Amino acid sequence: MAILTEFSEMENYIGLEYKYGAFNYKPLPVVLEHGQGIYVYDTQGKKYYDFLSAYSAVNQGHCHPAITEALTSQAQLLTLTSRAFYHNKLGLFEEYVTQMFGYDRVLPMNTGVEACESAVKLARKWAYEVKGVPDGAAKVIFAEGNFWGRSIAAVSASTDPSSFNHFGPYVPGFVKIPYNNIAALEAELQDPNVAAFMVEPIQGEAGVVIPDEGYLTKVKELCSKHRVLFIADEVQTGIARTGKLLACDHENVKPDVLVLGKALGGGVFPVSAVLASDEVMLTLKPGEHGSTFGGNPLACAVAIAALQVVKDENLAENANHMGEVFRERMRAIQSPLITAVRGKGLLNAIVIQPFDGNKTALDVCLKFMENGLLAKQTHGDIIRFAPPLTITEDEVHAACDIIENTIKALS
Ligand code: IF1
Repeated sequence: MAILTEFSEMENYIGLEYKYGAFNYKPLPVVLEHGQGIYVYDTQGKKYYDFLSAYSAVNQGHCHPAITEALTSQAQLLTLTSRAFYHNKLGLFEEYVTQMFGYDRVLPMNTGVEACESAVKLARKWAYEVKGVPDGAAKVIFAEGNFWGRSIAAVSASTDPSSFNHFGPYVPGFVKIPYNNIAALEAELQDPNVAAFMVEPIQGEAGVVIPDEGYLTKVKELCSKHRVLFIADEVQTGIARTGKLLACDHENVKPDVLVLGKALGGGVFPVSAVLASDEVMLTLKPGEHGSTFGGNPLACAVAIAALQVVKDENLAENANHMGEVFRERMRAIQSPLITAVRGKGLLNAIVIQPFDGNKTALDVCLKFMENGLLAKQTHGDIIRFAPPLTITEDEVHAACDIIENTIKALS
């Protein structure tokens, strides 16, 4: 009876969502209750390696003590004032994050899509007021396969029908070019009305698509040559995920505008930010942009702690080394199911070809789940692996044993 009760308890949670929730996701059939470090536990106490990290928002590990301490102590003091008044945490956060990433100024927001959209707004304003583009004529270029959120503007930039279908009409002035294609970018940059090129240094949702070495360098050169802002969407690739503090750091390229999110909030609070120069950021005047929660005391306290953990625990270096160990293990798996292994740092993916008739990456993820590891497929045949960056080498090998044994059992 105990098993039945526990099972029905899990079903009850899922049943409530079935009865009262929007079906905008199709989660794996697991109900989580507790997380610590790289592990999460379901309502029956079963332990899993978390190899998604909430899509790279939990880089510091679940419920990191320094981050939960910052959250809980600030929560007893002051949580939200709006920006109608000053508070004693925003200036400290602004100083900390601008100095850590090397920019003049920061615009604090909450979610990744808000920060990306704010970056597009800033680029347009800069184009009109600094570059001299005629009002209303500014163009922003995006790469095919991009993903920067679910707002009308974000889906207007998308080339994925499951993101934009039936959400039109779309925002004008958005141009799409092939990713990792310098010639296509150069062609578009002949248009003097281009304000910016916003691009992910590695495309996450597209399936961990890594551009050619030197792509980002050429993007920066071309954008500088044509006085166009190079906006790097590092919402998913930033905060040490790819083995450097920023994915752009692999080429020592400094974007004109940097967008951060996800792990900036340490896995406990939505925090995002846009970093830029005085020339760009000071085009915003009081009352021209804002957010009820942007830059709130709780977000500032959490974000400082979240970034401090990245430094104190050398998460970028750890991600770099553990990523090499992980990819070596993946490449050593002898299985016809795996057709590709790719990644940088601890943002990795394998491509699974259909097997057993019509079984796909989802079926592999369901088996991973049974065997104690959580990962999620994207675009049908790609499984993304993104554990917290605090993972140790022994834990990488233990997780790889699960992945290898599961894949071999299905092969
Ligand atoms: C979903 C994807 C990942 C992002 C980049 C901005 C945002 C995201 C590079 C917006 C958000 C999330 C959104 C979430 C699932 C997840 C995702 F599969 F959808 F695309 F990570 F790959 N820039 N990505 O990856 O940030 O507003 O969500 O805070 O919408 O299903 P957000």
